[in-house]
Amino acid sequence: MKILHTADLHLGKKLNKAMRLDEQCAVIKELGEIADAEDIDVIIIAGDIFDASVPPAEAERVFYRSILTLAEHGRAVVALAGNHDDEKRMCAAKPLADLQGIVLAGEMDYSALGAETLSDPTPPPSLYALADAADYLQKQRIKITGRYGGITVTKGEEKTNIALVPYPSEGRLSRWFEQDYKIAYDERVKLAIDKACEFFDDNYNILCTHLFLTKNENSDALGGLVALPVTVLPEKADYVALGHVHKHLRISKSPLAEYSGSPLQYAYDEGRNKSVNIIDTAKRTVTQTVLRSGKKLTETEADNFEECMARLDFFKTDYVRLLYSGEPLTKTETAQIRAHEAFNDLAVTATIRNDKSIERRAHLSDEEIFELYYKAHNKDVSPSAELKAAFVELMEEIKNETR
Ligand SMILES: [Mn+2]
Repeated sequence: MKILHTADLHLGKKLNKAMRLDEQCAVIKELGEIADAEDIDVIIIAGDIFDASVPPAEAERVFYRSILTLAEHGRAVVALAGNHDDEKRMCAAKPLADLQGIVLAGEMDYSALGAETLSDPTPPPSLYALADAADYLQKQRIKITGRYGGITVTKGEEKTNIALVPYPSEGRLSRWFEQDYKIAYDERVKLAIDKACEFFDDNYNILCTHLFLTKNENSDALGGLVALPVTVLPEKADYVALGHVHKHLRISKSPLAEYSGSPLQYAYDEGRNKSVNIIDTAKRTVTQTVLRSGKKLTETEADNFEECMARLDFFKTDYVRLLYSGEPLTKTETAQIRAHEAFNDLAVTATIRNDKSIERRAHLSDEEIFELYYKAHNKDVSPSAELKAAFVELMEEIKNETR
């Protein structure tokens, strides 16, 4: 069986003011083409489907169209909730999705971990209960059966088990563990993972989850997620399909655990080369296929207006972030830069000031400088005495702190 692993679509994500749904549609189309060319049976999206818990309607529409496209030719699609997704909203269309062989994994049924300690009187029904998927699936080349913690995909004689652990936030886990379980977060994550993987057998076993794993003990959080050790991973997994880190990364060799990375470049400081992972369960291989869709994000330096425009022209098919150090740009120049099709962001790193504004302000008090600033931005209206007092108080606080 062949499985395509991707993650972190972040549908609806903006780059400054630029909405990127067109690029997102293009890269999902490319995923479908790769799936056709490689004869893929299952597509796994390991979390952060959307960029926001309440995504714009357009992003939701792209998601529904996309998963239908990806599920063409009888492929199964598994979409897991990441830390950016609202696990309930993402699965609202689950009754329809199930009919198409699309598995929306938003909530884990933690009740099996300690049902008696539940604080929520109405635990969600198991969202993986696909036991009798509709006739539709029977006609397909694969069959999906569900149980607590995951699914089994069957194709002829071949079976692949996929355990599904949507992003296990501290909040989501603590709801189920309550006081009886005063154990560390990483221990609880491990328990939840082990429970989900209980059905692993002699067939090919995959764990799909959304976590920040690191080999570095002193690692900080990333994107709001605390770093977890790779020891939370189950030994019995043949492959762990991870989401959260946006670059392709092998985090563990045994079990083999990889981040596929995001299909588009979403930040100036993340890798420009994007790929998906393809798992061949019979050959037991994991390989990368390069993605070509989407624009590149380019940071470039300039120190005068002409150079800014030249840089924008040179990188005209990219998103460009100008790192500017030079004499202050005029309003007209700034407007011209901003109007360029490649322009995305302007960061003034250092400005050579040829005016005397700093010198002219040197003898003024903080209160006077604030008043000048306020009037300049509020049609020459003076700030109230209260506001001025609050500003002065705040400035004193800052000065005391930095002392
Ligand atoms: Mn994430």
